Amino acid sequence: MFKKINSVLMLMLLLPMFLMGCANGDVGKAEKIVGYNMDRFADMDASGTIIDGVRVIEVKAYQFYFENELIIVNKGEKIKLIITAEDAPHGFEIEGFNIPGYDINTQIRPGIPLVLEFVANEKGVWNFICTIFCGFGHSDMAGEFVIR
Ligand SMILES: [Cu+2]
Repeated sequence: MFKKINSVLMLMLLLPMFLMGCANGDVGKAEKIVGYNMDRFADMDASGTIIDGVRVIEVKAYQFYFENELIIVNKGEKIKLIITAEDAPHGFEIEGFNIPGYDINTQIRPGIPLVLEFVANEKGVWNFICTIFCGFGHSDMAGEFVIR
């Protein structure tokens, strides 16, 4: 529900810009979208806990959802995601956000956490998804990863 409304809002925001053409340039458009998203998350608490200067966040994958579905971090922070599969094997990808050295097709098996460490170096909002087919609700597994 939340995501559907979000998509509609995004479309309403993008369509007039698209129809007006590229007079303002793509850079201006991108900045407006980032600004819109940052406003949504400005007052929320960041996710996880800072341990030795690293923001440590636990993400649990279930059939067929993630807990947490919303991860918020601050630009420039060192991030450590600890992802566990709680029932069946799952996968993890932050779409469009490159984590050096990480293969998005890695299978996360129950009992063997996947640890991803990287720097939150680019402001934005990305979707994260499950990359390993885990059953009929697999495609419902999604969340938002926010760097503000
Ligand atoms: Cu899955």
